[in-house]
Amino acid sequence: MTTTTTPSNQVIQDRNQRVQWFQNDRFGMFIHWGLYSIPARGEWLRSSEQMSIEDYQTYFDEFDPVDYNPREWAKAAKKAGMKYAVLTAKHHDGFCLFDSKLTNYKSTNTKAGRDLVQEFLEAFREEGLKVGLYFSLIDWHHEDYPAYGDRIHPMRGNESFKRDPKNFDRYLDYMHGQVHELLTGYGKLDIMWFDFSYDTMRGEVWRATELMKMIRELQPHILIDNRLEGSGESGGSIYTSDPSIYSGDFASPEQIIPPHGVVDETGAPIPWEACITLNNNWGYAAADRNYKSSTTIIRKLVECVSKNGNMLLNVGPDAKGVIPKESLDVLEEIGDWMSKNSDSIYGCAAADYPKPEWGRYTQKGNKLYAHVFEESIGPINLIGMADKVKKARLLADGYELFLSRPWSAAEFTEDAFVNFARPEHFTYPLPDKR
Ligand code: JFZ
Repeated sequence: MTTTTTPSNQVIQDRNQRVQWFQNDRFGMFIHWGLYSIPARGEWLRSSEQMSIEDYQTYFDEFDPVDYNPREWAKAAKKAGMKYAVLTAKHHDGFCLFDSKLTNYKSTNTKAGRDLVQEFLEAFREEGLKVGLYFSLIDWHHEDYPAYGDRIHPMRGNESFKRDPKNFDRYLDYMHGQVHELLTGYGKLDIMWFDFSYDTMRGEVWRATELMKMIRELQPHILIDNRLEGSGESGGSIYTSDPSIYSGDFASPEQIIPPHGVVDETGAPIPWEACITLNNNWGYAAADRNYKSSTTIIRKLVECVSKNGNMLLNVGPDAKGVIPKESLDVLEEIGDWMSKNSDSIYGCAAADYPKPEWGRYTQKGNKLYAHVFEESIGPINLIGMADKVKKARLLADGYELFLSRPWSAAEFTEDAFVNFARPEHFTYPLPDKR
C-alpha cells in the first residue's frame, strides 16, 4: 500500500517527528552572552545607543571572561530541570563566540583566546543536556549587511538593502558559510535558533530555501525555529497548514505565552516555545533588578505545558562569564520544585479537560496533573470528573488525597472534589467516600 502525501503534509510530518524529544523535554535554558555583557546594559546597546563601530570595539579589546566555566552553567541548568540549552553563538553585534574562519571578529582573537561555543557544547553534552545555538541573521558588524555603519537601525535595514542588493548577497555567503561551519565543526547540534526576520527581510531574502537544504543535508534532525520567516511576533507560514521548508519546526513567541497555545487555521497544534527573560533583559543588565519569582516562572512553565508549549528561560552571564546570583537563586528554587514535580512537566501536554478555575491541568496518558495556583477554601473541584478519577495523590510526596462528590446536589453533578487537607487537619470525621 502506498500513501501519498502532499509536500506540505510531508513538511509537517517530518517536523512532528523531529520535535518529539523537544515536546517531551519542555524546559530549556537560553543564554545571551557576548561583548555586550561588558557594559551591562543589555544586548541591543550598540543599536539603541547608536554606538559607532569604534566605540563598540573597546569591548572586543577588553573581553576577558576569566570565570567562564560552562560546566557550572550546565550544572545549574540541569539542577533546575532544564533538558536543553541554547547559547548565542553570534548575536546582532556580529561577534562570534566560536572560531569562525570567515571573520576576525571572534572570541579566539580576544583575551579569551578560546572557542567558547565548543566549550559550551562539551559541558552541556556532558551533563546530558541537548544543545542548541542561537545565530543572528542580522549582523551590525559585517560591512555588507544593510545596516552597517555607525548609525544602526536594523529594523529599517531594508532601505539600504534596496540600494545595494549585490553586497547583501556577499553578506549572505558569509552568513551561510558560518552556519555551515557550525553544522560541520561541532558535532551533532539539536537546535539552530535563527533570529530574526523583519519588514521585507525574511524568507528568501535570506536565501532561506538554499540555507535549509544545506542544513537538512548536514543535520537532518536539527530543530529550526521559525524566525527565518518570522520574528518574536506571530508571523510566517508555520502558522498555517501549508508551511514551507524554512517555516521552522517550532514557533517562538517572545515574552508572551499565547492565550490558546498555537494552532493552525485547521486547529492542528503547532509546536512552540516561549522564550522568557528572568528580569527584563536578555543580555546582562546590571541595573535591572526586576527579577521574576520562582513561583511565577514555575506557574508560567506549567501554563506553557498546559497549552502544548515549551519554555526557554533566559540567563545573561556577566562579563566574566558568571550567571547573576539572582538568576541562580531562582533556578535553584525551580529545581527544588522540579525535583518533586517534574513528572507533571516532562512528556506532558494539554489536558483533555478545560482549564480549571483554580489553576492548570497538564496530562500524560491517563494521568491528569492538577496544578493548584490559588489557595482554596476546602476541596478543589474537578469539574466533570466524578466517574473518571480513580485516585488522587499529591505528586510531591504521594499522599493519597480524599476524593469525594460534592456534598450538595450530589445526585445531579458530574463533578468530583479533591481535598488537600490531611486527616490531622480535620476536627471532625471525614464523610464517607462515595
Ligand atoms: C530578538 C533579539 O533582538 C533580542 O536581542 C533577543 O535575542 C530575543 C530573543 O530575540 O528579539 C526580538 C525579535 C523580534 C522583534 C523584537 C525583538 N520584533 O520583531 O519586533
